[in-house]
Amino acid sequence: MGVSDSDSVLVTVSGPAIPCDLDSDGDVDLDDFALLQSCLGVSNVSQHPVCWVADLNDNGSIAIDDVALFVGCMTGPGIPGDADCPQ
Ligand SMILES: [Ca+2]
Ligand SMILES: [Ca+2]
Repeated sequence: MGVSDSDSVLVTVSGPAIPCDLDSDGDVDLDDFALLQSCLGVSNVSQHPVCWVADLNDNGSIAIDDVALFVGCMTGPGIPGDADCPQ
């Protein structure tokens, strides 16, 4: 008589709490922009392990439209981003 144990782990993956805070450190600064810039031109971001967070308008690719949204949400190093910033 054996006892079978089954462990399960629930992993929740969510986007950044602050819109445009791509590195999830609370601010929206040039570190975040660097990630966005490095992803410019990437399409099919849902398959991309890093760049999916940079698709700010959620259209599946990283382009100038995402940069425009980012600029509108930018604060600065150590300055908390605006959680209500439009995306
Ligand atoms: Ca940040
Ligand atoms: Ca986009």
